[in-house]
Order: sequence, then C-alpha cells, then structure tokens
Amino acid sequence: ERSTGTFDFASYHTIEEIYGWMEALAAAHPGLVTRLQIGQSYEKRPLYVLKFSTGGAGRPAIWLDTGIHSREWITQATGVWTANKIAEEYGKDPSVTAILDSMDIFFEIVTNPDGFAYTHSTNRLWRKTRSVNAGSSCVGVDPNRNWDAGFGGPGSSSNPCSETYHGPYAHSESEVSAIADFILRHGNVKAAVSIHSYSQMLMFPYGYKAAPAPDRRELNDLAAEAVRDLAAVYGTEYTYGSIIDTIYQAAGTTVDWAYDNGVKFSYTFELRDTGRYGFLLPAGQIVPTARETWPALLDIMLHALEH
Ligand code: ING
Ligand code: ZN
Repeated sequence: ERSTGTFDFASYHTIEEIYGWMEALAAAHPGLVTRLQIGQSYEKRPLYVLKFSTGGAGRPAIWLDTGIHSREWITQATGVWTANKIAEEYGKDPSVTAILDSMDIFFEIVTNPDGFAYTHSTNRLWRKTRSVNAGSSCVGVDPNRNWDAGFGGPGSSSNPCSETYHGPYAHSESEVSAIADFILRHGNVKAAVSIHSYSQMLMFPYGYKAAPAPDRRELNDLAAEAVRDLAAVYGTEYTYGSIIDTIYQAAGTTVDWAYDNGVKFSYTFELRDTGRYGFLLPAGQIVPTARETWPALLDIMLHALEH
C-alpha cells in the first residue's frame, strides 16, 4: 500500500497491509508522521510506532496502543482510522493542532503482531503472544497480565494454558518490555491509553488492588466527560470507573503499570460491542466505532495538554 488514498478504513486488514499503510502515512505527512521501530516480537516481527510530532525536543507525550490482544480486531482497525484522523486534522481541527503544537503522540497499532498474524492464519480468537512456554505444550502469555504492577496477583494465572497466563516473570514478553523501556526512557509521557474490546467501558487504575488511585476523582470526572461525548455521536453507552470496580480484578495490566510509573492519565477502553458479536464485530461497525471513540480520545488528550 504505497498510497494512503486507496486504503479501505471500513475493512479489516492483515499485518502486512497495516504495516505498509503506516509507511505510506509517514510518506504522505513528512514533517509530522514518522514510523519508529521500538523492538521486535518473539517471532521477530518489527514493533512499529507512529510518531506524530511538529518538532521540539523532549516534548510531553501521549502514548496510545491498540491490539495488545490480537483477536480484538476492532481495536487495530480503530487505530488505523484514528492515526489517519490525527494526521489529517493537524492544522485544521483546533484541538488536534493545539495538542501537536505542544506535545508528541506515539501510537502502536499492532501491539501484538505475532498474535495478530496467527488470528489471520490459524485461529481467529487468539489473544496472547506466541512465545513458547518451557515445560508446556501451551503457547503464549497474556500481554495484559505481564506488566510489573501487582505482577502474578489475583486476576492472573500461573497456568501457561490459561488465557490470562502472566508469564514466567514481569516483562518477559518483548512486546511488553519494548513499551515499558520506551515509556521509561522517554520520561515525559503524560497520558497512556490502551485500547481493548469488547464491553463498552472506559477504565482507569487500579485493577490489581482495591485501593483507590490518588487521582481517582480527576480520572473519574474526565472519564465521565469522555463517555458523555462518545455517546453523543451515536448513542453508544459506556460504563466507566476503576478497572477493579468496573470489570474485575486483574493484575499486571498496562495502565496500572503506566500509572505507577508516573503517567497520570492512564486509561483503558473496551470498545464495541456488549457481546452480540463480541470479538467478531462486523466490518460495517469499524468506522462508526472509530468515529464515536474519537471525541473521547480528544477529551483525554486535551486534558493531558492542559494539566
Ligand atoms: N478485557 C481486559 C482483560 O485484559 C481489562 C479487561 C483491560 C482489564 C485493561 C484490565 C485492564 O481482561 C479484554 N477483553 O481484554
Ligand atoms: Zn483485551
């Protein structure tokens, strides 16, 4: 996909198509978009991040990821639409322009590339990484239980055959350690948004413990605003709150790690739907899902800009 002009945002795509599109997006927006490689997957695929930046050095940043669970195809598809929207709206939409005049955005769209390739080739419902587990015939670690935030605690499994297997040690998965190293090395990440599906929820720390986050009032108020603005587009209703109160206890997740490592505005979305189609959301819902999620993402990014 050399040109971005012919890419179909209303269809699901392979990793080759998405990686090619990322390259084309950077080529189409020189001086705004670059495609960085932050590491490689267990099966040696590149871990690509789109960087949106208008210059400066060490600017405060926003981290976005989609697809850490490979079967959640609406998330990578929403990631592609959203990345395109950011690139297209700079210099047009006042909010996007204000954000990128002061901050950088880093966006990892295919956060679990081995799993994503496997969902296309072999098992559409694969969730985990594809790393081999010593002493087990079961493959893969849950990359949303592998982070060093309450690692190994309740809501994660020590069984390599479980869908929530936490792995042998925190950050054992290169797909996780690449992000952790990137965020720590960057040192000025203000917001981190990790996008999953499905259940229509917007959540913030904590998931590994019942203790309220020190910033829980501000995080809750911002979540309320974001889900209100999301619902205003098509009426799609989201619930919101801390992870443990809203969905269930879960140890070792991305946003708990980000929050405990200085990223104040750490959120996780569960996109459409509430279970009718689940992970097999029809392609006709890609653009509506992305369109309604956009104002909620803008609320979080603008809040990070202003606070
Ligand atoms: N659900 C998430 C899971 O990993 C979640 C819910 C997200 C929990 C973020 C904690 C943090 O269990 C899906 N569908 O992946
Ligand atoms: Zn998920």
